[in-house]
Amino acid sequence: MPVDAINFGLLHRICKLVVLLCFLHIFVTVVFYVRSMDIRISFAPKLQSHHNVTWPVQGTVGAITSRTEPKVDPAVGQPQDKPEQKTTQEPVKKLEKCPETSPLLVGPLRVEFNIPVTLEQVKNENPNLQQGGRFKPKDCEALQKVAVIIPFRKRDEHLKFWLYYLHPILQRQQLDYGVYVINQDGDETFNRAKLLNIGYAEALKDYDYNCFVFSDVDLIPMDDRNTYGCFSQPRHLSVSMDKFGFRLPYNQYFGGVSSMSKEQFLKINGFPNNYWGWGGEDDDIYNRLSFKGMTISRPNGEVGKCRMIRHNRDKQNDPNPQRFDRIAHTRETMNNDGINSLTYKVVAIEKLDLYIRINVDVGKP
Ligand code: UDH
Ligand code: NGS
Repeated sequence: MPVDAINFGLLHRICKLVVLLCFLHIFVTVVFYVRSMDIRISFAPKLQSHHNVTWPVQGTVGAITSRTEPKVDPAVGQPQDKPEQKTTQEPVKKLEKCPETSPLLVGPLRVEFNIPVTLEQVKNENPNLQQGGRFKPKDCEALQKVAVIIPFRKRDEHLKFWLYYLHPILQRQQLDYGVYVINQDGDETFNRAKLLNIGYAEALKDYDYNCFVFSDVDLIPMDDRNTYGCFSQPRHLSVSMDKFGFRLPYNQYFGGVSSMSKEQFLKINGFPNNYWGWGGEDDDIYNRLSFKGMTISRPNGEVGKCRMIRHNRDKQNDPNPQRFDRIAHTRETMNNDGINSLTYKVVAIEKLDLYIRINVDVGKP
C-alpha cells in the first residue's frame, strides 16, 4: 500500500473523531444550558418573595424612599420577561435623620389677615402635600411624627388662613405631620377639650404619631423657629399673643397652642371631657401637668410671637359658670375624667386635600 494512501486513511479517521468530539461538546453545552435555564426560572419567584418578606414596604417610616427595580445577582442573570419581577423591591439606603434645627427656617414672618385666601391657592402653593394634608420630608427622616389637632365649628374663614400660613411653616420645620380638624357636629354647647381628646384618639387610628399639637384655629405663629413639635416637657407655643400685648396673660396660661408627646398626654389621662362652653379647660390641663410633676416648656418671647384672627364670641360657647369649681377639683377628677372615659360618635371622616376633617357627635352637657 502506498504511503500516501495510509496517511489519507489516518487523516480521514482523525477528522471523523474531531467532528464527533465537536458534536459531543455542543450536546453537553446544550444540556448544561437548558438545565441552568431551569434553575434560573425556578429561582426567580424565590428571589421576589425574599424581597417582600425581608424589607419593609414603602410607608414604613424612613425605610424605603422610592420604588426601584430589583437588583439581580449577575451570576444568576436577569430573569427574562417575567411580569411579577417588576413588583420586587430593592432595599434603598435608609434616610439620614433630619437635623435638630431645620436649615429651611427663615425666622420672623409677616402675618396678616386682610388678604383673601382660597383653598385652591393653598393647594397650589403646597404641591408636596399628600391627600389629607399629610407631609413628610423626602430627603431626611423627620425627628417627630406630629398630629396637629384643631377643635372646630363654623370657623371656615379662619381655617383657610391657618392652612395658608401653617402648611409652609410645618414643611420648613421638616416634620412628618398630618392636620386633623375635629368638627363638633350639631349646635349644642361647644366642648374644646373633648374635641382635642377625640383628635388624639382618631389621629392614632390613622398613623403612628408620637407627638400631638393642639391648636386653636385662629392662632398663627409669627416665626417659623417656633417648632410645632414635642419637647422633654409639655410645651406651650402661643406665648406672646398680639391680643395680650405679646406677653403671657398669666404664668400658668396654657391655652391657644400647646404640644405633648404621647407619653406626656397619657400621663395626665388626656384632657377633661366635661368642660362645656368657654373657659377653664386649659387651666385644668395645666393643673394635670403640674400634679403629675411636669413643668411647662416655652419658646422665648420673640420666637413665640403669634397673631390671633379677631372675631366675635361664638354662639353656643358662652363662659362656663362651672369652670371655677371644676378647676378647683382637678386633682380628684383627673384620674376618672379623661382619655380613659372618652365616648363619642364619629359622624363622618373626610380626607380632603389640605386636612382630614372628622365630624363628631360629642353629646351634650
Ligand atoms: N372654636 C370653634 N368654633 C366655636 C368655638 C370655638 O371652632 O364655635 C374653636 C376654635 O378653634 C377656637 C377654639 O375653639 O380657636 C377656642 O375657642 P375659644 O372661644 O375658647 O377661644 P377664642 O380665642 O375666643 O377663639 C375667645 C373669646 C372671644 C371673645 C371675643 C370678644 N371680642
Ligand atoms: C382665663 C380662662 C382661660 C382662658 C384665658 C384666656 O381666665 O380658660 O382666660 O382667655 N380661665 C378661666 O376662665 C378659669 S382669652 O382671653 O383668650 O379668651 O384661656
